Amino acid sequence: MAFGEIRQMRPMSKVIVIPTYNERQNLPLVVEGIFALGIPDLRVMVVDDNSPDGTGVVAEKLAQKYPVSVMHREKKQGIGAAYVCAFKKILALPEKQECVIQMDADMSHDPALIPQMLASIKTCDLVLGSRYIAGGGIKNWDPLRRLVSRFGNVYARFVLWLPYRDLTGGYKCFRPEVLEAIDLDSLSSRGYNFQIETTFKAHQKGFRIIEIPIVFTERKFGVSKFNLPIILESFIKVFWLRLHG
Ligand SMILES: Nc1nc2c(ncn2[C@@H]2O[C@H](COP(=O)(O)OP(=O)(O)OP(=O)(O)O)[C@@H](O)[C@H]2O)c(=O)[nH]1
Ligand SMILES: [Mg+2]
Repeated sequence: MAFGEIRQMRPMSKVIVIPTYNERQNLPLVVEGIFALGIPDLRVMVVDDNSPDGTGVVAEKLAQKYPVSVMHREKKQGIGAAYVCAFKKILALPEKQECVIQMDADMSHDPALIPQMLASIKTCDLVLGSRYIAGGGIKNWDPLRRLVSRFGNVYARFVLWLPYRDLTGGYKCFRPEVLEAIDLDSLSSRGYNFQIETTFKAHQKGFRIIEIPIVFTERKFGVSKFNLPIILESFIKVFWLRLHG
């Protein structure tokens, strides 16, 4: 058997990208939760923006115990920029990946749903973890945060004319072909609007996108990076995407 054939027969690996900024307490919980599932050929890539609380050091310690790699970036540049950096690195790997999952570090995204994500991606190109379909939900968010999220989703859905219920969630699974096709350099969102923009571009390219229900739980440790500039970026960028996308 030729070397090329052996390589082809090896199971392809799955990568989970986790962006972090001040998640020292949360990161070990999420990484341990992921590897406790015992999924073969699964790796984690942490993208840390030089967190002042030392999350980068915690990530390196985890890398000694688990198949974790760490990208250290100089300064905080937004969740979208962190994902773009990691996705480019993954696409440049010599071996093709089976799929790329993105999830938050703060335990809002339950690692127990990863097997379902992996099963679902076999039938489509992009899986969206959705809080706003039957079976999905949110635990422990205050009414204002719920309202902002609801409004943001309805606004993006109507302005961009998309059929998905949850466009702002950050628990997603891509086939690498989607990441190649959406032209990562062309993405204009650096903050949370990144979630809307990637799904919009994938939809425009005609990829099959499905939603699976997730229950999002508010973080117990650390602080949210969600703020007014992020909301405003999204409000303006969604309109911009309609005009230029
Ligand atoms: N590398 C990097 N990660 C970030 C940045 N901003 C946020 N993150 C990470 O992105 C994930 C989501 O951010 P959160 O602050 O939890 O925001 P959220 O989940 O939308 O909002 P909450 O529910 O209020 O926590 C977390 O893992 C953060 O640590 C950033 O600028 N750089
Ligand atoms: Mg969060």
